[in-house]
Amino acid sequence: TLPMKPLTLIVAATRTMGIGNKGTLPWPLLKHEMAYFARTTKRAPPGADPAAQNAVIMGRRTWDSIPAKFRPLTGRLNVVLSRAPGLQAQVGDAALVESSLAAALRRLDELDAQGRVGRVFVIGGGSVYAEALGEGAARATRVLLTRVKTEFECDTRFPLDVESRAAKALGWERCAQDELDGFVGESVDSGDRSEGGVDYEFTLYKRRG
Ligand code: FOL
Repeated sequence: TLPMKPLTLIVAATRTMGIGNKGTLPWPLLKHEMAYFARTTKRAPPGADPAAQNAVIMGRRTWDSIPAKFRPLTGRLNVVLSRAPGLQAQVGDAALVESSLAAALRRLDELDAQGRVGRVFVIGGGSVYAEALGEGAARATRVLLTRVKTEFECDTRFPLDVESRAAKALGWERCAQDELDGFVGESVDSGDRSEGGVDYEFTLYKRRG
């Protein structure tokens, strides 16, 4: 029987869980925040096989939203979800293309059995987060949330308000700073920070049970 790796959803979202607008991020580039995303998704978990890379699973629209010069995201196994028959030819060997989240997880479990996969991150967008949090999604155990405290126009939202009663009833709770630091593998800046007039905070949520 194949190992079942837990999934971490990584996201930056406003207080109303806005994550995207018109095919891109709602806010002007937050350099330090983006660097945190890159470091955190690259960093191998403690005790990882030296041959292992973390995986980043994303929808096709998120793939399209990443500037071509940063694609594939380096140092990570990129997995793009699409049912379009031509997509694998288009992305070439830069990324694995799978037709569903379930298929992607089966593929990663096979690679993991060969010691080639570290952590598995879901990096969006809205519909992929929804699938990861949805029915039979016992594997989504963490949300690494950067809480953006300024409101921006958004047409895409993260499907779970982690501070809602509904989320708490499902077992989601905010972790203390030491648990955030331990998971990320560095001393994460605590409290509100600001870049270009945009305030945000690095947080971690975990699902009990
Ligand atoms: N999570 C967090 N915390 N912040 C985000 O901006 C974010 N963005 C996505 C998913 N989760 C996130 C999806 N969108 C790049 C661009 C857009 C994107 C994800 C990644 C990107 O270009 N990443 C490069 C960074 C290059 C740089 O240093 O500017 C990478 O190597 O990761």
